[in-house]
Amino acid sequence: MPTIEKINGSIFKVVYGNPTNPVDVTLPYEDAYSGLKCEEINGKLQVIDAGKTIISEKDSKVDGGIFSVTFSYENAHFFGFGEKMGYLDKRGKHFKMQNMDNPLHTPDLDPMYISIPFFIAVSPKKPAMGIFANSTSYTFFKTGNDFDVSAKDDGIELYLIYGPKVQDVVGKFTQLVGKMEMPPAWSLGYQQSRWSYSTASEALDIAKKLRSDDIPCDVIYLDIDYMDGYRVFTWGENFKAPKSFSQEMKKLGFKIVTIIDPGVKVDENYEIYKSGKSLDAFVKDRSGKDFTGYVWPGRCNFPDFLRSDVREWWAKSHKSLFENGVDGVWNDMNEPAIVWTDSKTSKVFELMQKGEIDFQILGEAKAFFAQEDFGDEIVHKDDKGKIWPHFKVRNIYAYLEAMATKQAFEMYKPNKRPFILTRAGFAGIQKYAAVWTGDNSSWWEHLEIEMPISMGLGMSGVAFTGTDVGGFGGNADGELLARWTEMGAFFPFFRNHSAIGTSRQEPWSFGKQIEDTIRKYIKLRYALFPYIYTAFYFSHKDGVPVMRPLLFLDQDNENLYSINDEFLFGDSILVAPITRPNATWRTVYIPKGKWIDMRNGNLYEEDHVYKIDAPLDEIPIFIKENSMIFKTDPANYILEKEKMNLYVDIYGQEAVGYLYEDDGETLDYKAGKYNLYEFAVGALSQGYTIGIKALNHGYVGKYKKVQMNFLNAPRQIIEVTLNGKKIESHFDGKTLKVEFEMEDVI
Ligand code: MIG
Repeated sequence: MPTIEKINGSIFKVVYGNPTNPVDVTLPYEDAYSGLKCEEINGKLQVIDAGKTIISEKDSKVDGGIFSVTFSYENAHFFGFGEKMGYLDKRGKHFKMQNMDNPLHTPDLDPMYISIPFFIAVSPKKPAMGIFANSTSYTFFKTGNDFDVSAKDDGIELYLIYGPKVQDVVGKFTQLVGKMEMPPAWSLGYQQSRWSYSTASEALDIAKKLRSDDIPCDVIYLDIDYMDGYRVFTWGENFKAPKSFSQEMKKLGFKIVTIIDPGVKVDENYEIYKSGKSLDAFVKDRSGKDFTGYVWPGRCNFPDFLRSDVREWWAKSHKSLFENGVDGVWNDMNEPAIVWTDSKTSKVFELMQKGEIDFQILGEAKAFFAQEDFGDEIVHKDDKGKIWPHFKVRNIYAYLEAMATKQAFEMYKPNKRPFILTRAGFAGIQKYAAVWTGDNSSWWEHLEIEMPISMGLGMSGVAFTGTDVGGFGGNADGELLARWTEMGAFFPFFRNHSAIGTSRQEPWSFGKQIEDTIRKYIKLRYALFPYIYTAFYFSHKDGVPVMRPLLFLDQDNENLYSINDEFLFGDSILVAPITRPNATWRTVYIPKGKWIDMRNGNLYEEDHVYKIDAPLDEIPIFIKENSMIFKTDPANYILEKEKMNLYVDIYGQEAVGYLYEDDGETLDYKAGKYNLYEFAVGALSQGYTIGIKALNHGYVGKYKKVQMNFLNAPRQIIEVTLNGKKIESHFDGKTLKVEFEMEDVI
């Protein structure tokens, strides 16, 4: 029988048995809703809203160390579960949460890198309910008419989160486990990566080529080959003068993000190993010895991030990166991925000699040993000295590493926003890091499936997500890269990355036509910066993802639950990527409202399917009628210029829009140093009225000249007023333009 605790009006905590976690990821919470009840009736849990039962418990049991509870929610569809293969609606699935590096993303691959034991049950005309299994252990889910929630533990702690809307559930869940902070503005730009740009001159050449080809870009990534023999926090022979390298990059307007893996090479002559060893910082095997596993550097030990002194040591170890001008940190292999252990070494060498595995390509070794998790073999220690088996820590290992990495930013870059990119994580990872979806392949099928994967992450609280544009494994061709870039420009995180040994995938790799298309979409991303940054602000504030499924528009419309190949980007943009080779058109379902093709102004009606053209250099993008899109001038990189111009495109005759801005790099926004403007336009018989007001004005502001474009102005407009005063306008027969200085308005 569970204990029931009311956390607030819409969240109940229900505890079965005696679960234990080494770390609690939840935060204090306040909420005013009062309709929800959670009661025990005849020994079974019932969740009741306004007198109606929405969830009822059917059974709970313990079997083989696994504690399970079965519930029912009539006609439920299931969304969330963090990072999972497959389509948005996860009804009829079995999932396991156990952070795992498996580089071959087949349709049924499970588990993946990230564990977020959270989902939302949705059904038309019913309140959506979120269920968070607050267990850092391995958890298991089965979804169908009934659903099972299980944990490898002596009990299970559940948070039941009332909507009623899907976006309310996401908002409340992020209030419970934490929201994304404002990322540095540059991290919204296009980013270029490759495994690896392995010399300083190669990385610089890539940066220069991006500039000379007029492709905006903010970041160059350094993958594992920048290090000395894969020793983390070192610079190798090919990056002998990292400081002057980073200074040159800075002059070109680039940021540098370096990869860091958790495995520390066992090497008595290596500073990080020595300092770790003297702190006794590494996880142990059952016999109490440092656990050793093979990763890139060979034999490695693994920091026990469960301990705060170890996190502090790890944070301090970033000195060699930050003092040499590194801007962001990329946490890879943090499931942790361990390819094999000492005990397997002889077997590995035997197989290698027979030529059965090529360990040049670590992926083959990984695939061979996949599903090894060392859950019982490794032990961790918490700050109180309590010992925890790895299976209770594994799913938060990367989360704790990200905490330590954030601490490194606080140490070395005080008052600067951290940028951390992580592969693995747990519920709440968005407090510390952005997430990319790991080792996809250059397949059309993967281009397509990245949409529901990223939307699923968004519905699980992780707003800042993206994919390796062009695909990581396998060989992209020009068409795939062009189509993927067109789509990727509308993912929150936008980075092109590819694996060693695959064909090159930089924008110019497939000739002029492809490069022109890629440039066009990257430039569109930069033009949309004011709009995108504002969407990030609202996500930071309310937890609503930047990239959203169409069902957010109307959860009573069950048809929307299965739309996996269209998505919303912020409040007003609908993106319909091309997901097949040789396709120059596609069908698009138009949801609630009227939507306008951004390319040509064509208007489309709700609840219809249209055949929409999409030649290779275009994808269909629609703007919601009666909305505003904020844009700015072209730039080589985000916030390149001290002062910027703002362009406000108005689709329809009246609209309200919001614009957020701050300095883009410090934490000052937390103290109110930001601007949030509300723009409202309305049509009168004689003309338009524009009202602009500051909901918050705490920052000098970068926007100088404002140009408002009334697209499709219906007639010669006689008069336009701005905050009650008449201003001049110019009508070209279709678009009406007005211009003014921001400082004259605010
Ligand atoms: O075993 O650092 O997902 O992005 O390029 C592969 C090399 C290790 C996996 C990451 C990928 C990265 C690669 N890493």
